[in-house]
Amino acid sequence: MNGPAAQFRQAFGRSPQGVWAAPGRINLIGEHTDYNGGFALPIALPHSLTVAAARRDDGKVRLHSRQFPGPHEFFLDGLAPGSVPEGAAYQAGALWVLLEEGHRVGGLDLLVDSTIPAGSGLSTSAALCCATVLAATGLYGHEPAPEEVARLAQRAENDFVGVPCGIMDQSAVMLAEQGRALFLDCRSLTTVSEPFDLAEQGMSLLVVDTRAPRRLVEGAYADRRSSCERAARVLEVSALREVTGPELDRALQRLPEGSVRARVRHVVTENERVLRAVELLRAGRLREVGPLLTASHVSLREDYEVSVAEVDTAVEAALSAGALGARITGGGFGGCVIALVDSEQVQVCTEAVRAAFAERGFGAPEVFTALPSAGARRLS
Ligand code: GAF
Repeated sequence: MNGPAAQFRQAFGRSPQGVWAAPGRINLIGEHTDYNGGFALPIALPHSLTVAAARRDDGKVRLHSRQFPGPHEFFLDGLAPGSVPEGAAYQAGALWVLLEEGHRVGGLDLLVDSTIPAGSGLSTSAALCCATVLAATGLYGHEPAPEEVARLAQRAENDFVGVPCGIMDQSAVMLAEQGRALFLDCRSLTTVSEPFDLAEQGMSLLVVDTRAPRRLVEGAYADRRSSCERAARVLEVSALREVTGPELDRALQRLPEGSVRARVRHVVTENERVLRAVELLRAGRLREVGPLLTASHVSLREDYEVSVAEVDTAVEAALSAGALGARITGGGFGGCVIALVDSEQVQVCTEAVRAAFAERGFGAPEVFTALPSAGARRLS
């Protein structure tokens, strides 16, 4: 199979001036906490997306990809939200935000190739925005810090594409390190690279891509986010992060009965679980993270209501086959499940998940193990 440079030559008839890679991510724990100013603990996947690029001097952008619809062409001049077809929105958004914030970037030919399973909630969109920012700034001679690239990429999604996501995915894409998990404080935006050496402890991280059609994703995500923001206003805090575990019961009593209480309970308890998971990683007690993953899943299923039947089936099957813990990962409404397993249980858990899907009449899931991998970087 041709690499990104060869594909670029095929598409554009000349060589690229640089190639950048940005990984997908999975989140170990800390779900729907980022836009509440809370904590998350993602890792980068070995699967990544590459952008091969070269400058153009006519202000035009041309996009080619084997995986994404296109090709597309647009001019930077007059670029505005809604001005490009959906298939070009993430890259156009990344360039738009750079121009908006006064970065001098010009025309580009861009070729995208990806091994990140698309539509599975593994942050292809964050990887695409980050890699496009890196390519454009790299070729036009000013390279922002990784944290700044993450912020620009998030703004591209928020303000150009119209997805109200938090900063977790872009931070993982830019800042994750090989063999480590990224402890992210989404209020201060400080990060700590935490030990996550699965092999040393004889464990593996199983990823089950349920391939469940992701239903209602955007509206339901925005709905969860605005419930949290409303609750924060009632509780007179700037973000739910400020409500801690010991204050939870009193806080819940101040909220109307029903789903808002449940959403708040999830966010507050999930932040506590992240902090506990980080303590355990630091103490080399990885096995004990398992029950926290399962507790996170129960909270996301019952209180945050972002799970679906395929996801619950994968979690239950993995646990019944001996996984130390399992949960939905990412925004939800489909997507992937992770399970922490003793390495000798990988096969048994994989087979159990496949059998449970077959029994329920679901399409076959994709199951693989993931090692924590490096964040985005220039390849050539
Ligand atoms: C999606 C969003 F893009 C993230 O910002 C985060 O909120 C996540 O869902 C849930 O934790 O991936």
